[in-house]
Amino acid sequence: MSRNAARLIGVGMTRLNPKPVPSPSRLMQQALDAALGSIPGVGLKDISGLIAIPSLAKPHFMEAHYFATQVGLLPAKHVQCRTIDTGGAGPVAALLSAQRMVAEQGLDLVAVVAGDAVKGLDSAEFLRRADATCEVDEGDVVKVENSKTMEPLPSPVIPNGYDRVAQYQMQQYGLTRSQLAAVSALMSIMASKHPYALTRTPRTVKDVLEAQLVAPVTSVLECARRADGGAALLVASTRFLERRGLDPGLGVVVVGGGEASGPLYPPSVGGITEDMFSCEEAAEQAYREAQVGVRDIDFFGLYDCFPICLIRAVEAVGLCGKGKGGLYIEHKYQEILFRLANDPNFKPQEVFPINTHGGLQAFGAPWEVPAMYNIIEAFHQLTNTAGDRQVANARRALVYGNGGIFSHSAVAILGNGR
Ligand code: MLC
Repeated sequence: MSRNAARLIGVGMTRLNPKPVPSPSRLMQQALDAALGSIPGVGLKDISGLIAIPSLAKPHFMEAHYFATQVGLLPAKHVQCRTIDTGGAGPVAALLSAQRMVAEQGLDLVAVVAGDAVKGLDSAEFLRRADATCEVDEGDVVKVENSKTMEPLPSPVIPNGYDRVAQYQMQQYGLTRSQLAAVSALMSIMASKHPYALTRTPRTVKDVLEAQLVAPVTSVLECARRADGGAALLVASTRFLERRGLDPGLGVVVVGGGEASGPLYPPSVGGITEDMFSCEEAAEQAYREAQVGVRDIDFFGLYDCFPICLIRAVEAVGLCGKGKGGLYIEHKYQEILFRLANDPNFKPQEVFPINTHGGLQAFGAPWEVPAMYNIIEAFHQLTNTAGDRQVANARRALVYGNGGIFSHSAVAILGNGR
């Protein structure tokens, strides 16, 4: 390991849906305090880089600079700030950016913060803002050869956008409605093991299928669960750890990563082609850079804002073949139900080391924060601090964040080596 390798040395998060509802910036601050508080002798004044993910509830121009100014990090000559806007992929993109700031630019300690309070918005206001993310200004439409125009998505626009992709996958690969619902049921089993998760009681495929529909093949229980919360990461150089007399093997190493993009919104179901998806490319880059393959990964933190996202993710990272994601999830769900029926103490992570916190559909989803939870859960798995959710001998983890409607993919591979 080179002397200036980047290590994720600390993580912090607030509880979900605290009352009274704090502002997104306060949630970011509380999470950053928690992360800094986890490492003796390290404080705000040690931070030389700050990356922020913008919020929906209270967006600011140059979010990172705004935050750094509020917490007193700026003015300072040595502090570099940047805001990363790649939607829900933001936290993983930010982790990769922090790694480069440390390994290539020589920064000592970079903090990543994200926080949002979308549950604190009333339903109409949330939907107005969420729907606007895909608004097309007619004056901006430039026809280029082979361009696909967007068939307008009804409200709620984001669930309907993912629903289109789910329908494509049903037509193209034989994905079934029950397999989609099994994702939500499976995530609820995983979430029920995490003390911070919003979903406390597992739900069944029947519960999911009988819940209110929000789009043709999507019920409310298959949506990213709107929530308020903040999370923070600290990425440090080994040089910094040595200078501070801290264990140079503290935390976990960022061993590789990849990113790729797709269009901001999908065309009509009939117009969708494999070209619009980017997780495959991001995962391939990450495996190449880390010089590992899917069999070397012990824990996966995969984005699952809607079932189709997780189904495509298990395919994209190589856990199953193309078009087999639905079957893969269905089998895992059936196996876990069977094992739990025979042994209530059975640990689902033994057969499904994925999203042990419950993911967006069941843990909770404060807009662009949730990939932070994938990273934080990976950190706990690799540092052997995941308690009841611990995956045995977890040495390497893959985390994936997805932004927009399959519009950006960021994948990072973490390891617990020195
Ligand atoms: C909602 N509920 C759930 C749930 N989702 N319960 C269990 N599991 C889930 N997954 C519950 C709520 O807690 C609430 O109950 C009730 O269902 C209604 O939800 P609501 O959100 O308060 O209602 P409403 O305002 O009517 O909106 C419903 C909705 C909205 C489905 C239109 O929740 C929605 O748009 N959700 C998707 C959010 C989204 O698109 N996130 C971004 C994903 S894309 P109670 O008891 O609390 O009242 C992404 C990429 C990116 O992640 O870049 O961002």
